[in-house]
Amino acid sequence: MLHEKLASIYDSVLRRNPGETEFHQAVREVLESIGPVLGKHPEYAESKIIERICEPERQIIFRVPWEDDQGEVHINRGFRVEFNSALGPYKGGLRFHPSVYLGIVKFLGFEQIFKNSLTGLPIGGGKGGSDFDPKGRSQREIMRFCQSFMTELYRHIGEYTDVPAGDIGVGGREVGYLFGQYKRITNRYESGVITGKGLSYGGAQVRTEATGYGCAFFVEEMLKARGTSFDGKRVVVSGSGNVAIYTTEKVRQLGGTVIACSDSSGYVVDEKGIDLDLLKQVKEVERLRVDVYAKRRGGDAVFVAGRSIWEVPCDVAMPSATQNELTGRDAETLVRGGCIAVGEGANMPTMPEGIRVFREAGVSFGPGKAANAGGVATSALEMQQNASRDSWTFEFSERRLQEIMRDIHGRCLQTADEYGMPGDYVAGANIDGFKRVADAMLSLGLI
Ligand code: NDP
Ligand code: 2IT
Repeated sequence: MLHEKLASIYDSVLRRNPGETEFHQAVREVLESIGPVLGKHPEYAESKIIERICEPERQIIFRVPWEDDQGEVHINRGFRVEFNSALGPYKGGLRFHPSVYLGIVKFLGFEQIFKNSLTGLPIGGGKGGSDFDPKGRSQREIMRFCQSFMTELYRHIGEYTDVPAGDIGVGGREVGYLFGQYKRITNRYESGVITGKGLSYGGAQVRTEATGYGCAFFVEEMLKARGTSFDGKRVVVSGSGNVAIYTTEKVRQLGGTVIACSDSSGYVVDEKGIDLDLLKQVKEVERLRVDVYAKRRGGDAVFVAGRSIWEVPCDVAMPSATQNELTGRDAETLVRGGCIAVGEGANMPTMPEGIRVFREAGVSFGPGKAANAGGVATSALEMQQNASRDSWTFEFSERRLQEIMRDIHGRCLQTADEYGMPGDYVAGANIDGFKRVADAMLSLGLI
């Protein structure tokens, strides 16, 4: 339920942003949490902090022309939404996927504001991307697309302005091409302009692993708070991209067994535990579909085409593919199957009805803006290393990541307690993330 003042702000968000359903959903979830904060802090409403937070500081939409290997010309649309810079330069990834439109970029940019705030590091919120579909494209086509994309984007970004990184469809390879083109156009070796770089040219240890590792650390803390651990737990991780792979790796190191993963073609169940070397070979190196994993693995691994991975019974679910991939009905199935904890590796993967089902069933539910914040936090550590022309060891960087995730977990719980909603990580994350941004905005005046 929305507080009266918040309901009218939400109505105006609907009116001003027609058709952007994912953005509406992300805004509504935050507004549903922050009612109690307004009671305690009338100064936020007086200076219209919430209305201002819901309006991006700047939205950039541009043409991206490129030529495929046959010489045919393609035109895609590029986006960068610079949402909020109260805490630091705009920070957030780039997504290349055919479903990308302004509403997706705005939902992701909005989430990023609160996520970045929760990390406690000096980063504002932004997001970008394109409706370009990298599937089936050759390496040279990907390079040409990235170069064309950056030929426009470069004028809007910079280490003190806006710092992109990867997201769906944008990994180390794409970041390399993007950084290369930025360097060429500007004639500046400005390492801090983008994160997720390769280790040979200014990248940071653990950035590749950070989102998945961080999410596993967050769930470990949630399990600890319930008096249990990953030991002996059956875990289902959706997706099989960057986040899913490194979630699987860390869950295994922490004693759990990941028994299923997926992509948009279907899911694989492998009761003996996903073979990570094989998964990395199939998905990261050869960029093939998950059914190839099942074929090569043989034995008990089974591929199920076109169905929801959430029908696989498990103790812990870690949705790590995309938004709205886990419905209310999926949540009911998971609860019936004995699921006690959910950690969102993806951004907004659980639909609002699903969150309600988990809350009512007493499932520990770690929302994406808290549970997957390890990726962007480690990006901020990459910026820190770039600024000081330093590079840290893997061990040190992983320790920092774990401290950050523990701190986020602790603050979510503490804030939820403070506002009378013990154990509600959604409320804790939204309120804590919101307050830091709101206080900074108050201090900065009406800008
Ligand atoms: P990748 O591109 O590496 O992997 C994405 C995975 O999700 C693939 O297995 C893909 O399957 C699947 N997927 C994507 N879109 C859909 C869809 N519409 N339907 C079904 N499956 C889909 O991306 P990441 O692992 O980096 O990102 C995964 C999620 O994590 C996203 O929500 C992203 O926003 C979030 N995230 C990422 C961070 C990062 O640092 N990379 C940080 C924080 C959050 P297929 O190949 O078949 O499309
Ligand atoms: O959703 C996210 O937090 C990311 N895709 C990572 C952003 C970043 O700047 O590292």
